[in-house]
Amino acid sequence: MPSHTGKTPGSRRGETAKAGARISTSYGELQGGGGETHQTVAEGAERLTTSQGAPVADDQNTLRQGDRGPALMEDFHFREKVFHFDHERIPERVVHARGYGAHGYFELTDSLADVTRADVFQRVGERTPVFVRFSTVAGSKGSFDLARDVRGFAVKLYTREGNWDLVGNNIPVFFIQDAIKFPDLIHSVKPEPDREFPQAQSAHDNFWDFISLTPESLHMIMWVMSDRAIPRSFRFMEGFGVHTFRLLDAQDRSTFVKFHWKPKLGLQSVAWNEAVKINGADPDFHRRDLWDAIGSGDFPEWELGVQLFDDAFAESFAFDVLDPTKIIPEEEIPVRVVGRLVLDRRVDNFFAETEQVAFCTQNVPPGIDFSDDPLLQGRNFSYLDTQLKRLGGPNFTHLPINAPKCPFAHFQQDGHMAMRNPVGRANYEPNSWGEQGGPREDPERGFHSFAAEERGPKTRRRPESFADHYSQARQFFVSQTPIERKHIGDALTFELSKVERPDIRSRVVSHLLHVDRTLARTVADGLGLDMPEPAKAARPVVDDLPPSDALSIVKRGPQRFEGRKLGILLTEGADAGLFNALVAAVEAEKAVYEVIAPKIGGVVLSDGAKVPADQKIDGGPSVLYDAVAIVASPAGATLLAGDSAAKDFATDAFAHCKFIAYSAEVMVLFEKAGLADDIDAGCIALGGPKDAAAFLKACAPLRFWDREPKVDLDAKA
Ligand code: HDE
Repeated sequence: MPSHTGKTPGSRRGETAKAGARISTSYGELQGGGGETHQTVAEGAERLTTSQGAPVADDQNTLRQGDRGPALMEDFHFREKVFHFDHERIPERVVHARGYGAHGYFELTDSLADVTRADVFQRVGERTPVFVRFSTVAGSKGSFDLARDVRGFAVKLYTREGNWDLVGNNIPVFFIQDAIKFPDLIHSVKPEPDREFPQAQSAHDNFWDFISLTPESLHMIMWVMSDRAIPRSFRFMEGFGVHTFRLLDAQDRSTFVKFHWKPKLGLQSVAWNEAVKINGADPDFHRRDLWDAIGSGDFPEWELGVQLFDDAFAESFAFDVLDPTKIIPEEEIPVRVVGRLVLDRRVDNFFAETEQVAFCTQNVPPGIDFSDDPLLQGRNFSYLDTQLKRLGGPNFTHLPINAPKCPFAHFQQDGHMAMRNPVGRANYEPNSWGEQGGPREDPERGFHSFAAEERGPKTRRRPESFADHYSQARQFFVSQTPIERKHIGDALTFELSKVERPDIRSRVVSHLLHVDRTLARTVADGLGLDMPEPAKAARPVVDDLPPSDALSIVKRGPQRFEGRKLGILLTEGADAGLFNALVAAVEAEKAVYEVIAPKIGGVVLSDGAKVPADQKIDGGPSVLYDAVAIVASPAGATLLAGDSAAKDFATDAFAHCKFIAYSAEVMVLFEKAGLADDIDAGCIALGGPKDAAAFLKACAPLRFWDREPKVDLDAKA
């Protein structure tokens, strides 16, 4: 029987063994006077203490005057324990509150020594430790993972010349052009202030009101309404530095750069209806995916790519390279791959690492510098400022997750929670204490800013070169495949259908007319709205920008099922040959699987082998899997046909355009589920074990999109 890889077996087994060993060697169990459980320490084992180190004799009862009398103030153990508990929380991030992190490394594969002195880009093959935190933007810390939202992609590289925080997103542009608008943007998308809902959703009046009055957001809106905003998991999405940065060489000569992270497994998203259901079935879908993948040794990987360009290109480019609502198409400046990012270690403690990590865009090592992008300039203030609030004092760099891993020395001292102060007598410079005087400047290797010449009047004016808000929005839209365009139309219609005020809906459509008339028509029809006049455009729309394949998820999709998850629904007596062949095919594709069965205890297959289940049918709906197989005995299939969770399993897989493999017996379920007449090329009958491998190969594109027009009212309209 092939090993059962669905649920990160290595790590799960390891964890259980560790916990079990500790309990059996360390504790004996006793009953207290009131029947409570005391677990007392065994010889040589770890002993419970207060935070002052005093051993604790009883952790079950407060100190009282008499058995049934009042509690005594003197009980320092109780007071310390509850005091600490009362202060366990720190403020959640004002944006990107919900996130998940992991450790890994960045390995340089192509030296950038020709354009930068940044140490991290010098030596091919060298590895730099990293910590990455992925996040959603709008939801609070306890919100669900599959909100329609931008994803944060923040990378802290602990380089030998200081930490470099590349705090990016999974979308290469942003909503606004000036940091002063960020509080307004975020206020508009967060829950409305009087009612504190909706949570983690942009589908409400305030957001679309702001957007409809902020035409510079239209390019970003196209991305956010595309399937990029509902990624299958962090492992299947791109990351972008968004802004133009500078690389500086040893002579401080500058090259402009844009940073890209490209997932090794290709891009993949879920369907919107699926996202809504995943949020109910497993609100932790994305964090669980990352945790499981790393635990099972299937380390997520991205390539780091750079787009390098000079002043001459910046001058000649049709848009301003400082405008964060614009991309530079890969067709104009190819992405040069220079390294890879591998996440190979889970956090030991979520709070200490993922919650307390403090990313600051201002953290750049020598050789990397900022451009004058007004959003980036504003961010450089905001991130340091927000960390003070969140982490409670200026010494957050003392936390292990934030401390550099290279030597560092300075004269900053004291403050809340100072864990290391400079040693010695000198805490200032210049000083005349000679060798004991502490660290000194290094004009040669130290950080140099690019000596940009700046001039002009002090103004609060948006440059003319930032004024074209629609042309690239259009370019993005026309670069999509038909199914992706449909999804953008569906998303806009859905979101605006949740907006109560018709004038806001209408104003959004008035902008869409500049992006694509058919899109505007589809959305207006979907909303039952009269077509408005086009919004006033500050610049004429350039409607012939060439489509770019790099902008489409489907065109950048995976080549195989690798890294994905098959859900195998089994019943008692299901064909063992088929099951074993499916498992072998999954393993051959380097994918994983889970078994779903009527009982969590599992099923006995036709050959008498017992297979434990990972999920009971109502706990393992098909939305949790990239593709599904249903293998049933005749009696099992009849049972499934009478079970609404099993019917949902099949109809959802079908509606979400998944590839479905099935044994012949399962037709009775399809009949009861109303699918029997709709069986299409995405539904693959398993006549015998040899069909399993072909099924897994057929799953390579992940979805059978041809089905969607047949199952969606919006497509038929
Ligand atoms: Fe952020 N952003 N942001 N942002 N951002 C924060 O910093 C801010 C922007 C991004 O996993 C905050 O530590 C301003 C663009 C990520 O810990 C805060 C502006 C991009 C994360 C902040 C922007 C981002 C943040 C909140 C407009 C993509 C999560 C908590 C000028 C390039 C980092 C914190 C993590 C977090 C401010 C716009 C990405 C308040 C003022 C553009 C991935 O400082």
